[in-house]
Amino acid sequence: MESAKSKGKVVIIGAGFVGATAAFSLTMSGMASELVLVDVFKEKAMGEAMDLNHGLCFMGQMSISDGHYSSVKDADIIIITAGAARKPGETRLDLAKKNVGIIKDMVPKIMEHYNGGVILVVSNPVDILTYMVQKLSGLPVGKVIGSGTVLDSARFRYQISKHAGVDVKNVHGYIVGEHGDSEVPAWSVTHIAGKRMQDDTSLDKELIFQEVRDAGANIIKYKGATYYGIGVSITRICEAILKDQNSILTVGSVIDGHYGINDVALSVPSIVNKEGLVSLYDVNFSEEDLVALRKSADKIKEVLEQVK
Ligand code: 6V0
Repeated sequence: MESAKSKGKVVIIGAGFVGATAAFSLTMSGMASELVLVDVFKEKAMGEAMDLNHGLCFMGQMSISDGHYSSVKDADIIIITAGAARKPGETRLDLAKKNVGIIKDMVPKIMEHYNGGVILVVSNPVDILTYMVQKLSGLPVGKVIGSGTVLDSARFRYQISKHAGVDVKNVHGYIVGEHGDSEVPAWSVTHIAGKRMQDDTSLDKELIFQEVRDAGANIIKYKGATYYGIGVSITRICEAILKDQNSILTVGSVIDGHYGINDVALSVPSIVNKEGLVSLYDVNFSEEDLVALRKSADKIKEVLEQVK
């Protein structure tokens, strides 16, 4: 397998709300030199590429085009944002089965042209699909990451900043585990200027977590889909990779033997650079957080067993 030749090539598979918004955010960031959009609905990818190209004179020169799976060759990052969204009356399990089907069809097509780069899974249920892509691709664990709880952690930091009345950049907090109902606010490793939030009795922790956990469902209720928050979260993950930053992010990956968790994909603080996820960053979770994290792993496994 030869290594990727060009720097800053990003391929987005799935040019819907999330894919197109990530493409816009990435274009604005100026980080990538080449962006390719792929979609089964080819005209959607074509239209998004055209629209983005028309703003280039105000954003900076780069190549933006629509493409095919063959575009995966030489990509530094391949982002999967393809898939169905949940329909009224459809269960999470139904959606999981549908999107696992899409992934099973897609991974061989990606691997036919893959010659390096990091695969970033965003489609839901993201933990299940991250696991499936890693297993089906046969790639090393660190080359297949999920957006996991990067967005949830961003929402967590925002809510804490609002309640505490401080700049969100001074809030360091992590949502870990599933990107979904069993996610865990890791209060034991959340702090503002070194002050542990676990010991802070002035914050309504239950309310803050409720606002975070229900955010996605509420946005979907109000406007039909969520895409700005995840769009910039994707860009942030790409930045850590393209700029080789060794950033600590709660991306998802297959965990086997860490924190007492085995053979499941979920999110914990992890170091991300141009190689992808290079290692988990061991943190001192409280016993309470660890128990909740392991429960979350069990929840994901229950679904995984039914769909894989
Ligand atoms: P959307 O707007 O329906 O876009 C999905 C796109 O995928 C469409 O353009 C489809 O044509 C395309 N598509 C479907 N099947 C294939 C295929 N086999 N190959 C290529 N393209 C295909 O959905 P939206 O963009 O809103 O959401 C995409 C996915 O992201 C969904 O699974 C969401 O649940 C998920 N999200 C994940 C988030 C996260 O934090 N991980 C956040 C928001 C949404």
